[in-house]
Amino acid sequence: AAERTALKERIRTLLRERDAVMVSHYYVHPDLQDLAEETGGIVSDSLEMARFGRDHPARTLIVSGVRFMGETAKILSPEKTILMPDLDATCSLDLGCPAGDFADFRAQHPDRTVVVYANTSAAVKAQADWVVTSSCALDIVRALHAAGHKILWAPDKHLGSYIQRETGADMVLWRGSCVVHDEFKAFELEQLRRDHPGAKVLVHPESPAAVVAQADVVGSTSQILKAAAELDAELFIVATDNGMLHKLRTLNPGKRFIEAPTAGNSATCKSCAHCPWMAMNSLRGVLEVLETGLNEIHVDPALIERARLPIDRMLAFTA
Ligand code: CIZ
Ligand code: SF4
Repeated sequence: AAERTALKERIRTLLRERDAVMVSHYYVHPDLQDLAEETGGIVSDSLEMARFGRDHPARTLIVSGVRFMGETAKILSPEKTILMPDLDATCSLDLGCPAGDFADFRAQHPDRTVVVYANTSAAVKAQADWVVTSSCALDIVRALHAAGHKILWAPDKHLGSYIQRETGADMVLWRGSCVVHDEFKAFELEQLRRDHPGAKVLVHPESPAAVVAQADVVGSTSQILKAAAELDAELFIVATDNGMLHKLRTLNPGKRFIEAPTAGNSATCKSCAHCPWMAMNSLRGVLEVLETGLNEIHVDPALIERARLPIDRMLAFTA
């Protein structure tokens, strides 16, 4: 604990000296979430991380999250230095959607409006008409559908099929998935709900359809936070990365939050619902990049120019 306090103190000083601000995702370690907030940065979802980074005057952004979040920060603020605690922190959705294969997929459906999830590389975003996050995907696809567009969706198949069911839009889906949310188990969730009849179930739509079907509220991280504050219940079962429990518990001290089950008998599993790449972010990593300036995110300027358009559309839509 003393070491953690010393690390945090050193980071605070360097943030000031380097004109840097921390932007952390809800899924990273609580220390990194708290420190970001205590030092004038934010903890949020990828949409608000992007917007905050773009609008903040600091010359350097420390992005605690996964690679695509650092790339998005660079695309929106090419003049800033973007540093990440660990450059190997990626995402199964990004990994599962290589830019070349995605170009082939697009070529097979030239008549479709291309909507890609934020969890993709800059090279995939550069091929999109729209970038969306889970907090705005439903509204954006609904608007496109109403305007007569047919959609090509990538990469998360569960989120894509959820949006398809909700909006009735004509969508072809890339078949990617998130290693965390794909693991939530419907049968075990039914049992857990029987054990806790008063509990409300909060589900992120990257989860399988049979899990989504049991939700009281389906939504992005920010929508889950809102629902937990508003719903009148003492106990909540949460199907999303367990990094979220920190914020849920801090903001709702009178309520209890338990993880949705991820496998056979693991209703009490404490680590299987946590993203291995988000877990690579650490206080030590933050300190190292502040000291050395290593782990800078670079994006090809031609890609920046092209990828910026669909991201700006999303930011304007959600402004
Ligand atoms: O699952 C993720 O990585 C999420 C929720 C990203 C985001 O949009 O904040
Ligand atoms: Fe990607 Fe899933 Fe990790 Fe989010 S939780 S970064 S979607 S692998």
